[in-house]
Amino acid sequence: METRIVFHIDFDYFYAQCEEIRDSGLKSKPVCVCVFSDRGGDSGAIATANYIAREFGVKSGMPISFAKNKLANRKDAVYLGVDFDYYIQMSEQAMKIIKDNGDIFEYVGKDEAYLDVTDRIGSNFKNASHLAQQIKNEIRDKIKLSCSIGVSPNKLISKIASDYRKPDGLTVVTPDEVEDFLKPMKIRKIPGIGTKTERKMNDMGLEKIQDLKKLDIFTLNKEFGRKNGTYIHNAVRGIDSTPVKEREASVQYSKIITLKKDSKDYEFLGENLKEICKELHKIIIKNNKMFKSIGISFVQSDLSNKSKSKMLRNSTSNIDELEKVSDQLLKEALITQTTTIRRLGIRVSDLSDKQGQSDITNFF
Ligand code: DGT
Ligand code: CA
Ligand code: CA
Repeated sequence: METRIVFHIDFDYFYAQCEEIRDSGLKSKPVCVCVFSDRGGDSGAIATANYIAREFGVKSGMPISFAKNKLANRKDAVYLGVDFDYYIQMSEQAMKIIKDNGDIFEYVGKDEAYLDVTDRIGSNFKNASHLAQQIKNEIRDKIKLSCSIGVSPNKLISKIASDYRKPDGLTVVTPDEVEDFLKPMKIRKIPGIGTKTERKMNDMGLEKIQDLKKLDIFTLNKEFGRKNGTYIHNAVRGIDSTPVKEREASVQYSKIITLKKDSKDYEFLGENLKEICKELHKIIIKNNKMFKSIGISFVQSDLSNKSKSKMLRNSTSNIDELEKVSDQLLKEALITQTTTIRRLGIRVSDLSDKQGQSDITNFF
């Protein structure tokens, strides 16, 4: 089989960088993009932060109050609420450039994609490296966004490589270099290995990828299950034959209804919400999809809109999860609700194909 050349492209500190692009005055300051919760004040979590803020220890997922503590000495620190519509617009423009430069384009999420360029480049890594640089330049020239690209013979190595020198990185790993590239890395660099698996491996005295190579396939299968064992056995050797599959930015499914009466009563709204879940779930199942993000929306009696969403840990197509999370979002939204609600809706997004469950990042 011909050696493939696969790119993994990941936008740097994405939400925060989008904010810097909109307001260049932010570039010299620590910038935290926050998902404020309705409880007001500083309650909520950090979605992402620019590299200045990261130097102070700010991380994605951290409570906003922690981040404020870490940045206590930086009076110039900026805390902005998320603006998804704007990030999606930026993402669409950058993704278009990427897609036009490759043969097979696979959208993974708002800030990352795979690109198979084998047809147009052949197996020449030097040319591939030029093409990757060209893509970086074009994205920067046209929309001012910086990204990091990993170039290698497969998706697994490219995913690791794009993360290797961030931000604004370009890391090329030729087939000859794959094993040396992986050897010294921490086990958690393998996509799909979570903290739990890593801890178990550490307990077994395994720290680096090269340590994992000492375990034979039988031991791996016994300790981690057959599917995972085989995946790990191949991954530590840099083997991954998963094809880059054509996939566009995920559409979203939504369903909105006009309520029989305007209300802000939890019982009444909850019942309606359950019905909407059922309807929406039918559409999801019919299209054989899983979702990773759930949002509810209100059109209030004064016709203004309000929405609230949550990103799940893993993609799912489970109706119980859909009901549970939308109910939770409803409860949270109602805490501060003063106006009555006229229309009620749910949407699911960050969709993936159901058989796509075998994707490397969804293994563990
Ligand atoms: P990097 O490391 O330069 O690629 O930084 P990011 O911020 O691009 O990190 P990445 O690729 O893990 O995530 C892409 C976007 O997804 C990020 O800009 C914000 C969002 N995100 C990541 N982690 C979280 C999280 O824990 N909570 C929320 N709400 N959003 C997150
Ligand atoms: Ca990123
Ligand atoms: Ca990413």
